[in-house]
Amino acid sequence: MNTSKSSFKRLLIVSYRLPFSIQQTEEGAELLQNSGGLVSAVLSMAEQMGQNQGKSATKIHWVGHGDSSLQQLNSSALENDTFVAHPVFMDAAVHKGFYEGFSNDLIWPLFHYFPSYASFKEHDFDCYKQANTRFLEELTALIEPGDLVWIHDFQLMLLPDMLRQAIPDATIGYFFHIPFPTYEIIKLLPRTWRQSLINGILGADVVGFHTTDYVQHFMQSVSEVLYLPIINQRIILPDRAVIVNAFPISIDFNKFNSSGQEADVFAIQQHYKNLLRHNKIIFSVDRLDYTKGITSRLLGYERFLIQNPDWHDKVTFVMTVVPSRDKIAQYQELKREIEETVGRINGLFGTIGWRPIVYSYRSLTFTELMALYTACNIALITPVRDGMNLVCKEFVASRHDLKGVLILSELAGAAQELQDAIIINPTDTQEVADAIKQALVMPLAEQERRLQHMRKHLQNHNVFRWSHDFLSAFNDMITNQPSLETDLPIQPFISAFSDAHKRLLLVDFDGTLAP
Ligand code: GDG
Repeated sequence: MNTSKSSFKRLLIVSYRLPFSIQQTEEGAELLQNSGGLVSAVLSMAEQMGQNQGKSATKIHWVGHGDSSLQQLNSSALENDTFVAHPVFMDAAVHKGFYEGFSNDLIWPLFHYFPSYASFKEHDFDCYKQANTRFLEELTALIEPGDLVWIHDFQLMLLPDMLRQAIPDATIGYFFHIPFPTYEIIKLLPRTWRQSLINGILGADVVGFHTTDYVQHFMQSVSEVLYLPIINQRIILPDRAVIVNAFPISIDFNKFNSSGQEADVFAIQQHYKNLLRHNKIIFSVDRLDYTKGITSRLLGYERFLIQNPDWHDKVTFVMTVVPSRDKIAQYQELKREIEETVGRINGLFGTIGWRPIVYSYRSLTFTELMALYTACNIALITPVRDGMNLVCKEFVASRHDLKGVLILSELAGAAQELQDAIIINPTDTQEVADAIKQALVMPLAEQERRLQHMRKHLQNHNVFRWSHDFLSAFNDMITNQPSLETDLPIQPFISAFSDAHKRLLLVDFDGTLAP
């Protein structure tokens, strides 16, 4: 980490959401950290970089959307020992088209392979451009030579290139937190939109995705949309190259490992186990979202109950859904569908003494979350599409006792790393039902073996490694600015070709030469 940080004067993080809320105190107001996928990851990184906390020169600057309540605050309330928050304010109508419209009604469903949910509105794209411009204005007022700017996620795809145009020698990273889909999906976007979005991302020096699949999809779109040459992991632009690579995001392993053993977590965990009469516990927690596969998970559990009456009254599915985007019609419809399905299953199988599903629609405190991670026998994580999924990694890290089974969808980015989970296809309800049965009867020795492998992986691939690898890629880029003449393999290739005594030209059409 030191090597990464030493090259840059300051770190400027830009994301749609500011990871803070403002708490009113007797002295005034103070910055408080929020929770969430991106936030958990970047804050862990910030903690790792916090060795120089307190010196204003090394504070981390975070640019993100600010609601109007922040407008009244003076700047001291937007700063603590580690961070300076820079809220970006924008017109409410622009925000609606940018965030609810283009980001959540188009990019989110499209990039998670739900094209029928995608809404293509020119007005929303205009708002998206205006909103990205507002972020640019905030950034250009703040940025100084020597800063490293790290831009996050699908709400800000245009920003890297906007910043590049405004400040050509800026050092810019970009990380994409959701899946980058195949070109067949990208092709659904109007031509000018897809050109702007891909070109926007290429304003960065280093572009990161969670998995190599997403990297390949992005590379394919770059060559199909912008016809740019790609050599190894680099996209070659006329005046520079862009490094594109997979950086699988992760968690603070030690934090989850040790929290799982704390006394307050243990107390709640025991309380839950007593309440559930020591039944086997299946647990899931997700934001309300159609990508998380909540309904098919319920159908898999229902099938398990139909096929395994001997397990009735001996297992309880604790399913927490965290409120999210529930002003959007699709999300309201999903909530209704989930609640109907839960009601139906509980009605079909429940008895006076046994509720097959304990459902709640609220967010958990961190202690409650840890208590459920450590109380459950099975974590049932079945998204139909998920960029990474941190919940499954947190569950594994919290199981210091080496007990418990992870059932994980093959459509989560995390499945590429956590191969010792029971990997299922979430739409295959029979496979989900079988996996539940397999997990419930899995011998302890096998649970231990699988957890040990996955825990070892996460210990070595924690969030600190994620940020370190990303920043190292940056440092390599900065310290070894590629000379297209000498550094890329193209030049040795040209020389070898010129010097060759005999040359063989192979011209391939549609797989003629394979194998
Ligand atoms: C996006 C991508 C990618 C959840 N419920 C509660 C709670 N959480 C915390 C979890 C975890 C985080 O929120 C959720 O992270 P995920 O990764 O599962 O999902 P998204 O929010 O969709 O995040 C995703 C991620 O970005 C990072 O790149 O992995 O694919 O969609 O940390 O612990 N925390 C508490 N109470 C809850 O009820 N305290």
